Amino acid sequence: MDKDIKRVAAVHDLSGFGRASLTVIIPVLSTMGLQVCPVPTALLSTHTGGFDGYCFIDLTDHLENYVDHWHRLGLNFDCIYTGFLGSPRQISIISSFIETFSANSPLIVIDPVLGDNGCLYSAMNEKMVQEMRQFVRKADIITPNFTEAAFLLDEPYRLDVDEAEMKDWLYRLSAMGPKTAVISSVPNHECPGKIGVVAYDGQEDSFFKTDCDYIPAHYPGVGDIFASVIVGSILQGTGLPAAVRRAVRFMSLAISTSYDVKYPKRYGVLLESVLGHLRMQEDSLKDGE
Ligand code: PXL
Repeated sequence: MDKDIKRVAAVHDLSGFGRASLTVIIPVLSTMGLQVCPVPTALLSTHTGGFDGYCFIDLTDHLENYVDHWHRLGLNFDCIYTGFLGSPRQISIISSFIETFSANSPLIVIDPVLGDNGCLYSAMNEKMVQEMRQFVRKADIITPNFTEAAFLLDEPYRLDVDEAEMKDWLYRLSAMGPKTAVISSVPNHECPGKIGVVAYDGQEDSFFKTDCDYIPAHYPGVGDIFASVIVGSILQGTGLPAAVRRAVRFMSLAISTSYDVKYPKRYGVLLESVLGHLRMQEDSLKDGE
């Protein structure tokens, strides 16, 4: 029955080539049994991580009409999940969208897409960082990578952070509004062969960390896959630690499978080859893993 299938409004760009944003978010969430209703913030010919001369069509002027139609239809959502936002005005429009659709208290997940590896993405700037600091107040869960967390907190990007500092970052992110903060791609200077994820659940006042092998390759769109698995798992009723572990496991599998194949990293991970494992993970979780 339709009402048994949870519905996610996914506010992200549509990048035609390169396996990022909606082109990975939709298959991941659909595989996890969720209905995805995209709110495309921009159309790009490719993502911005490694392609020159991409075509960028800003959809800001259409967003209000788009979501207004949904409002008139009386639709509601179990989750509003936002990612790449192309301009400060988009942030303001999507903030109103969240207010308009707040009656049934949807889970609000904000992935504050700003940058990676210590740098902002080419389409981002300091004004967007400032706007994002305000916008994350509206979230229940935020999923910045290490670079984005540093920008949100106005911390220098350093690779020699320790666990106490990461706890402090999480508490400070949570104090900005979201109950739950998950930081991915945390460097491990004591063990450079590993890369970490740390999380704080403000409702339980609990800290959680996990890690996986570090593979020295950067694939755009992996953060979108990671956040989507967390969104899907939480909507399925999984607790935060298990949701994060599952996202880490799936992301590691996607990266290691892709790393074994010779092709340009900017084409993104070979999601099509590993999607089936997401269902298998689900079956093994149901079996009580
Ligand atoms: O994966 C994050 C992302 C989303 N959208 C666009 C991007 C990127 C990362 O490069 O370029 C357009």
